[in-house]
Amino acid sequence: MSRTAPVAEPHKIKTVRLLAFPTLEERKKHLADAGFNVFNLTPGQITFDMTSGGTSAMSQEQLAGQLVGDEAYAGSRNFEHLQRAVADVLGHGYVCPTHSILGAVKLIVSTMVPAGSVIPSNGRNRMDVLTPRDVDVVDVRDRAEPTFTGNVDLVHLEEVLQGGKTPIVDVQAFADGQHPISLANLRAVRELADRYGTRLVLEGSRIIENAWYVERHEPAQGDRDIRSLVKLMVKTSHIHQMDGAQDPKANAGGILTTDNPADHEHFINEVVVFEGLHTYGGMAGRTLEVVARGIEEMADEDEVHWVMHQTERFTQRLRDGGVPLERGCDGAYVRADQVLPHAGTTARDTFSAALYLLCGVRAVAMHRRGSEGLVPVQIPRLAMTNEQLDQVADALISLVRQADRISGLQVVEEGPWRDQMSYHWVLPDLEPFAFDTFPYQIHTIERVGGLTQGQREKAIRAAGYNTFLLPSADVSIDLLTDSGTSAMSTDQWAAYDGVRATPATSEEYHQLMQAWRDLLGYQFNIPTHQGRAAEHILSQVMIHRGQLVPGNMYFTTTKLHQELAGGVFVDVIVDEAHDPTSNFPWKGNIDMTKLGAVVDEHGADAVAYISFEHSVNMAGGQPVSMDNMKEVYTYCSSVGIPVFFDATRCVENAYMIQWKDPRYARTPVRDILREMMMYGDGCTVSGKKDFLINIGGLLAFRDNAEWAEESEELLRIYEGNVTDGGLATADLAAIAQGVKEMVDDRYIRSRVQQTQLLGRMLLDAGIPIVTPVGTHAVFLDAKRFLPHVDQDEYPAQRLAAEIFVETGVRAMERGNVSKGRDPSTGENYRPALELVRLTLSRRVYTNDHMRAIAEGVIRLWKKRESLKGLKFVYEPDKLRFFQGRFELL
Ligand code: P71
Repeated sequence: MSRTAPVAEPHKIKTVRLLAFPTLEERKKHLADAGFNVFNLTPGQITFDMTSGGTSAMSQEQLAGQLVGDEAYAGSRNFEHLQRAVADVLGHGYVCPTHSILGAVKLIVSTMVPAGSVIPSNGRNRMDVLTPRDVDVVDVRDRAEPTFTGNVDLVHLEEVLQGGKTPIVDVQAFADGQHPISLANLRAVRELADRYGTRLVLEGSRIIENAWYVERHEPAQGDRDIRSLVKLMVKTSHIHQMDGAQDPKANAGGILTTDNPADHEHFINEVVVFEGLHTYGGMAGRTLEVVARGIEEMADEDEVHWVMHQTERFTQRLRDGGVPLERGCDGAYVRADQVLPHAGTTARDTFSAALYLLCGVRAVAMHRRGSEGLVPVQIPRLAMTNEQLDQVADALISLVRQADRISGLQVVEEGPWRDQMSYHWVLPDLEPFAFDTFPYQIHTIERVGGLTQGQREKAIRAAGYNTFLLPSADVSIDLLTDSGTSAMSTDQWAAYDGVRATPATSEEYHQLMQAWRDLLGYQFNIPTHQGRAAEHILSQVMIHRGQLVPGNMYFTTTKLHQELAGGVFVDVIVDEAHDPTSNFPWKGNIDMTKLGAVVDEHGADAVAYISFEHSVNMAGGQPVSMDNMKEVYTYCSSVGIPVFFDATRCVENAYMIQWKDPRYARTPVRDILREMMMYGDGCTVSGKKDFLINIGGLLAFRDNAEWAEESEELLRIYEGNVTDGGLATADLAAIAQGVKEMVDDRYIRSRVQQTQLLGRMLLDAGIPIVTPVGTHAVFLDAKRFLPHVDQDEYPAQRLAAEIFVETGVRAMERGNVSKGRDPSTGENYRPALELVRLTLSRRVYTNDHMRAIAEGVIRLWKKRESLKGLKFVYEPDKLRFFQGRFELL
């Protein structure tokens, strides 16, 4: 099936693994310690480890499978699952599991290949494991074939077969990672094998990649999908072997499959000698389960096309940059001998060492030392973004351009296998390459909705044109909110899983207290289950009935709790905040004149406290300047009014100060945050945003023990224990780790700059958005997008609905519908801001998703005149935006 290149991943990020960024000095030291053989480096010393074996990102279903391994010695449910998956996807009736691909090779050799045999093969790397067993491997690859370079030369094969002593023909799908075989050639090999009474053994660890190549390049096969091609290829073989750590995306495991009961019987009698019982074969139950799920998922058409698109794109960029290479199914195989001809026999390892020195990337040739000068730069499946791959490519290009500065490694110790090598080196003086990208790799993914436009039209009608009422399974890119939607890191999960749960006091509570004290500098820290719980308690403790609460624009839950405590919210944000076209950089600031006027008119005693929000949500994620915080605090302390931050998006605000205030350009975000918090008496936090967790909140006081004590009293009544705030112990652990990760400068920069990127793409296309672009979301200005729709026909609501239909992106209305009706007149408030919020979750989407979003909104912009408004068909009294339903006008 021919298709155009995908625009973005057909999935989102579920969990991330944090990357290490060793400095140049550290890299020098690590290299020397490793004997200049990068095989000896460990992932903690490496930024990107460019290898595809066992390094793929799994699906969340595979990850879940890890926990349902029944770990029985015999006849486990996981094995039964594997049998079903093999039958469904590969089409073979028998499966024998092995601990790895080497286990599978071992069983074939020991049951079928007597010493002295001759094995024709299209894969050179098969010699590593076959030749030492007193077997003669004959390379029968067809060197004349231009497209399917892994095809077998049939004339040569027949010559070898005529010599006898050939118990099997060994064929690798995508031989050596670089050479695909056509289905027609595979079928011809099978025919010859049958004619000569031998068996065709297919090594299908990269069968998906090979099937993609067949789909794309083999004339007669273009109408088939990956799934049917995989089955056809497997069914063409007598025996199929597969590495669980390649296409099935597990971290170990192997399988041997066949339709021949006699061969299977040989395998299962032999598997007990070398591997384990025939129903586990040296794999843990969980690995069986992950492999089974991986086989079921691996032929997913969209995923395969994404993976292959990444490979094509990566190798093209390298070629364009002048890097000599051979294109592989999983990356680029760099011709190190051509880059470093002066390095002679150590060219490959010299190239690897120099690449690591340059930028912290590992690309390593493994196994036996051979004559071919290729260094594989493989892409771990689904684990990297295109942006990261672009930067790795740029680092390689930069290395090639500096090749003349690099002298060859000098051998100190050697052996026939690459891991045995150790060297001396005079470190070359290279211009180092620095990464500027998301400081994490993708650990697991979650597939997203893939409805057609027609299906989405039906779905939004069924949801009453209200994006809150859409099932998330129908959504492709979910930009409803950044609240509780972050991808946790593997470190957070490790902390989460590692706790000893208790309803009393836990170690994690103490760790969290320490983390919060270090971060915010506040003495009293009270965990809550989320933000509104903290707002409730703060309002009850601090507000006397009738008191005023001045703040920099309201947030719904915050204002509600102030009102429930008898307070009256007064908006004292700068005027620029209400003007979507003003480019003032600190639109979150409090207007000192407005604040002064409130105090002068009512007196300081009439003011409960200042409600001071960082990175103001309703204004568009607009930051507060450090000077404004100082000024507000100086003034308020002088008149005795406490200042409380809504620090929900405090780290984003801190980054904006680093980015926009030249005095802080070199100050770490962590230190900026600490200073910000000094200009307040306490804070509430919805941890579901900047704290990188899915649930949790905080109420903190700088030093006032009395307020803290009163708050704890209410906490016990409404939320939970003082030592958990109603949160699970495990969630406390996840928060303690999350708040360490959130102040990483690389992370927060990549986070906010992603929002800026989306905003810039829309601005460049002339689309009306709130400027300057804020930190957590891009806000479309529906009044200017649909000027022909009256505000009482809900332009923002219609725009949000139409964005879903056009693109599968879910956004949120923030305008007339959200604001509601004035109870005294029954009329809509018709607020100044009629916006659609495109909110970015943290660590979940890539910059390619941003491009897909922008392209979709731009398409819609071009046909905006055809869009009309909406009318309510069901309108609840309170917070009508959640449940309201509409019809098209
Ligand atoms: C957002 C949310 C979540 C939300 C809340 C209400 C209606 C729709 C969506 C929540 C915030 C927030 C600020 C600045 C307090 C809360 C409440 N934001 N302060 O933006 O943005 O926190 O949800 O943890 O209770 O989608 P909570």
